Amino acid sequence: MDAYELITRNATEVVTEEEVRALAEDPEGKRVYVGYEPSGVLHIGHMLTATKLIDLQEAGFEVVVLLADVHAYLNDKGTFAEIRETAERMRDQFLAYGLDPDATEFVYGSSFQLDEEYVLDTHELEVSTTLNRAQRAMAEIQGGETAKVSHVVYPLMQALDIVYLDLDLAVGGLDQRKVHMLHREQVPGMDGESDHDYEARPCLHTPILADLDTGVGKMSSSSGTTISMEDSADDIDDKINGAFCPPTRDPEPDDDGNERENPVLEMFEYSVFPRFDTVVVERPEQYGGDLTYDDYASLADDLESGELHPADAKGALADYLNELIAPGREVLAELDAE
Ligand code: IYR
Repeated sequence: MDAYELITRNATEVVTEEEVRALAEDPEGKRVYVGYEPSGVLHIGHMLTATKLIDLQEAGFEVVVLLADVHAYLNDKGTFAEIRETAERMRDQFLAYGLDPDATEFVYGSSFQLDEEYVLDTHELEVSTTLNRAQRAMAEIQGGETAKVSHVVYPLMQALDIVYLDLDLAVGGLDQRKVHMLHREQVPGMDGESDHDYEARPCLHTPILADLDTGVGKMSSSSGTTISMEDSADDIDDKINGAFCPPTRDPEPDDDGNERENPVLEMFEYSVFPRFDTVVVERPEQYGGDLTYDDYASLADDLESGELHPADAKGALADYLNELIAPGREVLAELDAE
């Protein structure tokens, strides 16, 4: 696979292809980041972007993981002390998931976002951005009577982080695209007096998994079923067993006309195949014996043709997810024992 393919595989959106192609010509030492509001426990959504970071490390990139403590605070996720404590735990789980410790820098937002220069630049963006635009940039848009001032400052700061961390590329789930567009449109031309050049950076967006139980809408850590580093092997088995998995890549809409996806196939594609060269689906001899796949497309084809039964696909998915999660689960158990 060439560098551009590796960098962009499974990406839903690349902004712009031309800029990312230029990075792919010499990725060695280039800097990419993802920011996360610390939440204590990694869930499958964090792992999906981390898988992309692992691809980028393989291509030669240096990874910056922003532990966005100030952003979590702005988003009302707890006291600052509580947020800092959960951020520590996130770091260890990311490393356990497979990020290369020699090519990963963990940065707390508060280590630069409270500096005078950053604060002044934030104010400059507040002056140049309309309230409406900032509101629309949030992943979960808050409006009306209950919207807080912090919710409009949040995306402005995120747009600024990309220049302050001296990055060549910003990565995020597709839900971050509006903030990234705000970065690309509002940040260039700012007359900040720092050493950084205020140039727009390219962005790469990863898919958002569909709801595990229904395939309708997005999987969320706050509602519905999600997979996390806290899950035991049995929890993972149970959750995947209960997942929506018709024998097709393109499920029919539900009775209310809502679009549906196949979350089991999505997890094979975005979480499992990028990390394993071959995937073996174990089956008793009487049902045809083991099936071995070198790529996602052949597994999905077999599910569609009926060669691979959804129950067998689910069993294999649970095993591979468990393998990816086990090291982080151990880290959490050690932290809890301290
Ligand atoms: N908005 C992200 C958290 C976040 C991401 C980046 I990239 C930042 O520079 C700051 C915050 C979330 O929804 O988790």
